[in-house]
Amino acid sequence: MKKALITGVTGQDGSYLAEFLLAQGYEVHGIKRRSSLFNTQRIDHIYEDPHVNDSQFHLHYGDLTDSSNLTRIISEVKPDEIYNLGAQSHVAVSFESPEYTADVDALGTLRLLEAIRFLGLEKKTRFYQASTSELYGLVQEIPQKETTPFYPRSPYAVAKMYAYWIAVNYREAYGMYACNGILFNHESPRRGETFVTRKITRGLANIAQGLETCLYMGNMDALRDWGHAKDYVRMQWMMLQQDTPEDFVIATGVQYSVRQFISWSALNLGIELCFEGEGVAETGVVVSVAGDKAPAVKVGDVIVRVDPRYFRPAEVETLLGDPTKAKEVLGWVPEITVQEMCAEMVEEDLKIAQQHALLKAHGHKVSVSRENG
Ligand code: NDP
Ligand code: GDR
Repeated sequence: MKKALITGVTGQDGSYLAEFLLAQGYEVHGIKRRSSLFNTQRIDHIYEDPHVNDSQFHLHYGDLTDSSNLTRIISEVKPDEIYNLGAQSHVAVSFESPEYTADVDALGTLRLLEAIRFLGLEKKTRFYQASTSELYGLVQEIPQKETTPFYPRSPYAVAKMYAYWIAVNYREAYGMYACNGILFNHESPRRGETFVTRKITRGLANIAQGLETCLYMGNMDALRDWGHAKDYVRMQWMMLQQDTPEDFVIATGVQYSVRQFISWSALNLGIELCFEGEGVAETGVVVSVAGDKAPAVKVGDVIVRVDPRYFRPAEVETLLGDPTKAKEVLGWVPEITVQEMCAEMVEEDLKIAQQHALLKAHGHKVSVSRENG
């Protein structure tokens, strides 16, 4: 039985990857951070009480800033594969916490690679690095592929650029099987609430149910190449099953604007929106409402506004990936379209909003408004 170790197992990708590897018959180990509240909501359904069942899924406390902890876990588990998905992954937050972001995202990667080397596991343990389309930043070529030059535009992207090159360097210097998946944005109902797609689907579902009145957005002109996280974690595993380690772009090859994603999300709730005005004065106004998913919304309501607080000091305006290499070498094609994914996310967020609305109707205090990122 193969053993895999996942950093960031409590995150969106970590949870889908853990499910996927368990289904492939792996023994899966995940590193989770200690937190004052439970942070295992995304993996609770695959966790089995070791007192009751002989589980193949094991959790270890750890942190990418803690070398001795990482070395100890790797020496105990001796994994065949390590998936380094752990990161301070929010681009806007990286401008607020640049040093921490570099520590976790850049040096965290080095710590894992050094632990593999220190423990003499270079020939046993294969290493996947969660690289990102943010490396392309101010894009130098359209669409972006494996050979497109990088131009990072945030402390997050700069930290990930170090991680990218240190993985390449350990591959070349020590013959390690290390590879980078340069993944474009991928989303799901498990996406963190402060990334743009989930902020939109959650916010509009709350508005539809009368829990909030307006969605405040940043740059709605931004263009992204969005795929589904389930399709993308399959690819992470495939990259580690090749004869030789290589880096791959994973993307759909289609891009849409943030505004378009808002329109689709609203339509999935039966709401037709019209965008009026320009720049920070732009608003999204309700033109029609159909069906019974949005009882709290009526024609003429302004449910989308711009808040400059959500603009970034340096923006990545456009990203569009070329996944030809992944298709040709690995036979990978994404199975879920962005429109299907949007519908799924809205459906899941609507269920949560409906539960909250019911609680509110019965006099319970429901807190839905948090700092939105
Ligand atoms: P999430 O933000 O959902 O998950 C990040 C994970 O990292 C969480 O489990 C988090 O733990 C953990 N983490 C954060 N800081 C530390 C730390 N100091 N030590 C250990 N673990 C830590 O990200 P995604 O699942 O969306 O992304 C996975 C990886 O892929 C990330 O590295 C991200 O940068 C990268 N990526 C993501 C893309 C996307 O579109 N989703 C695209 C390209 C790359 P906790 O739950 O406790 O916060
Ligand atoms: P991104 O994702 O920065 O691409 O990083 P995010 O969803 O946060 O932003 C995408 C685009 O939408 C614009 N935007 C807003 N973003 C947020 N979060 N909130 C808003 O209100 C808002 N309004 C407009 C952003 O400016 C941006 O242009 C994600 C993360 O998962 C990274 O870890 C990963 O590496 C990249 O995707 C690929």
